[in-house]
Amino acid sequence: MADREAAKQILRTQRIELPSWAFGNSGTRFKVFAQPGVPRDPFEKIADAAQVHAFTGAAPSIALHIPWDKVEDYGKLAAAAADAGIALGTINANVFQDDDYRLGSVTNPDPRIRRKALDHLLECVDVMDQTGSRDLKLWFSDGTNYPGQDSIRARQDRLAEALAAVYERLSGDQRLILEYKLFEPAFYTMDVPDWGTSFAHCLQLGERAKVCVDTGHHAPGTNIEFIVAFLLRAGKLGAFDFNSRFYADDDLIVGAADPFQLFRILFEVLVGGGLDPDAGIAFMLDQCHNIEPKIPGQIRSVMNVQEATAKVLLVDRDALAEAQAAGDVLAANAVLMDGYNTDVRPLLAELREELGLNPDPMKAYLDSGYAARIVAERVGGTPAGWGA
Ligand code: RM4
Ligand code: MN
Repeated sequence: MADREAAKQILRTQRIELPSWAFGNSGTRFKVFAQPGVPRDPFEKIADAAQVHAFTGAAPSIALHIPWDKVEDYGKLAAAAADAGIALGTINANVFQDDDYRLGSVTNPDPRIRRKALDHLLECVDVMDQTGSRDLKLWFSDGTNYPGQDSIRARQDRLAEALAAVYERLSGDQRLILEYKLFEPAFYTMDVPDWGTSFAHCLQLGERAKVCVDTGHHAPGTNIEFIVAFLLRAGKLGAFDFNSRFYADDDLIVGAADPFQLFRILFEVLVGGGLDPDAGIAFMLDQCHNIEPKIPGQIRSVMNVQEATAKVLLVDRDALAEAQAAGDVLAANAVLMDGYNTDVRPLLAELREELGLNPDPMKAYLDSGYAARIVAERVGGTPAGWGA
C-alpha cells in the first residue's frame, strides 16, 4: 500500500511556476480576445499570480518574459513580488518578435543580426543578476522554410557559438535551459527541433546547461515520458513547460487534453528522483488562456498538476517492482493503473486544510471578489498581451 501521509509530505514541497504571459490577453493568429481586468504591466501580472498562489499554496514564483516584462528597476519588481508573497523566477528571452529575425536570430546568416540576438540573451543574464533568478530559458524560433534556404550545418555552428557565449556569461548557480520545438514558426527545419538536439548542445556546454521539455512541442504520438526518463537519468532535465495539446502547440491547460499522459510523465519524474526539491527541476506552466478567464485557468492548471502528482505518489511501487521483477505484465500494468484511477481530490482537500487553505481553491477564488475588483480598477492604460 502506498502511504498517504508520505504522499502528502511530498505534495507539500511541490512548487509550480506560473508564466507572466498567461495573465495577459492572448489568442491565435486569427484573433486575440480582450478580457476585462487583465494586467497592464508586470506589477499587475505579479498581483494576479500571487492570487493563484494564495489559493493553491503551490505556485510561489512567476516566470518573466523579456522584453514583455521589461521594467526600469527589477529590484522594485522583485520587492513587489515579495510583498505579494511570491518570487520572480525563470527569465525567458525573446528573439522571435523583431523584423530583423525573419531569417533567424542567433543562427541568422547575417553576423550583425546574430550579434543583436546574442546581446539580448546577455541582457537577460543582466536581468537575472538583478532579479536573483536561477534559470535563463531559451527558445529559438530559428529555422528555415525551404530546402536549400540556408545551410543546416552552418546554422548549428552559429547556434553552438551563441550558446557558448551565453553559458560563459553565467555566474553562481545560474543555469541555461534550452527548449526545443518540432516545428513552427519555421516549417522545414527548426534549429532546435527535438530533445536530442537540445541534449547534445547542453552536453557540450557543461553541467549548468539543461533541457526544457515543453509538453506541447512534439509530434503527435511522441512518448514524452520516455524523453523525461532518459533526460533525468542523464542529469540533463532542467525544466518543464507544462501545457496540453490536441493538435500542435495548443498551449491549453495542462492535464486538460490528456490527463493520463501527464500522469505517465510525472510517474517517470518520481521514479527518476525529480520530485526531490534538490533535483533542480523547474515545474513551469507555459500556457495561454485565450477564451477562459486567466486566474481561474491558472488555478485549474496548478490543481491538475497536483492531482496527477498525487496519483503517481499513490502508486504502490513495491508491488510494481515485484510484478516487474516477476515479468508479470498485467499485474504491473494494473498496479500503475490503480494509482491513476484513484480519486485524489479528497486527499488534496485534506492537505489544503492542513496548510490553512480553503479545500476548494477555485471556489474560494471565485468567492473572493478579486475578479470584480480588477475589472473595476484596471481602467485605462494598455492591457498586456502576448507579444505586447
Ligand atoms: C514558445 C515557447 C516558449 C514561450 C513562448 C511564448 O512556443 O514555448 O517557452 O516562451 O512560446
Ligand atoms: Mn515553452
